Amino acid sequence: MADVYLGLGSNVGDKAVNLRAALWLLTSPSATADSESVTIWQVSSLYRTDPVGYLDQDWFLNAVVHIETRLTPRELLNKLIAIERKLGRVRTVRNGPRIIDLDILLWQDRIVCEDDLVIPHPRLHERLFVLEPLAEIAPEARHPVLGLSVAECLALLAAGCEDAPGVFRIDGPGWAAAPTR
Ligand code: PH2
Ligand code: MG
Ligand code: MG
Repeated sequence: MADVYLGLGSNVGDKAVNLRAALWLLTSPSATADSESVTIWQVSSLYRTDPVGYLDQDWFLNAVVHIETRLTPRELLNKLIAIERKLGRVRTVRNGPRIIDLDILLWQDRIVCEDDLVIPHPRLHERLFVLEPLAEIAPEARHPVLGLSVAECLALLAAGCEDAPGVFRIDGPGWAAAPTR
């Protein structure tokens, strides 16, 4: 079983509801994988973050989860894409608004480099909205390409940018269990 970290983001509709629905679907049976294929071990706090990349869009809610899975990277990617579709995501502008975005950030010390699947996530070390929640639950996890821990990646990024886009912790890890309205 592999230790895997996923990034979650939403900036359309009821963002918190979208993130909770994605978490629920992660451990639900699907056409491509059975219900025991993913175990959620830890969920980060919930962060309100300024948009990065494409600026003319609403703020995001972001979080990171630590899962364990028997799936292969390709099988997990297919499961994440199926969940994004189920929640109504349609792909429009690159880096633009999205109901839900589920990204594979780290897969233990594994490196994958295929056209549509790159692990570690190629922009992981450039994004505070990923590194802050990831450092909260996995400061010692290592980036196998850079040879740095997540805490070191965060310190380097934070030192390098004065006008960093805002990343605000707005709720503890309990957000994931809160009932949907
Ligand atoms: N995702 C993007 C582009 N920009 N900005 C924030 N704050 N949070 C995101 O999850 C995000 C983004 C593309 O995946
Ligand atoms: Mg993304
Ligand atoms: Mg994505």
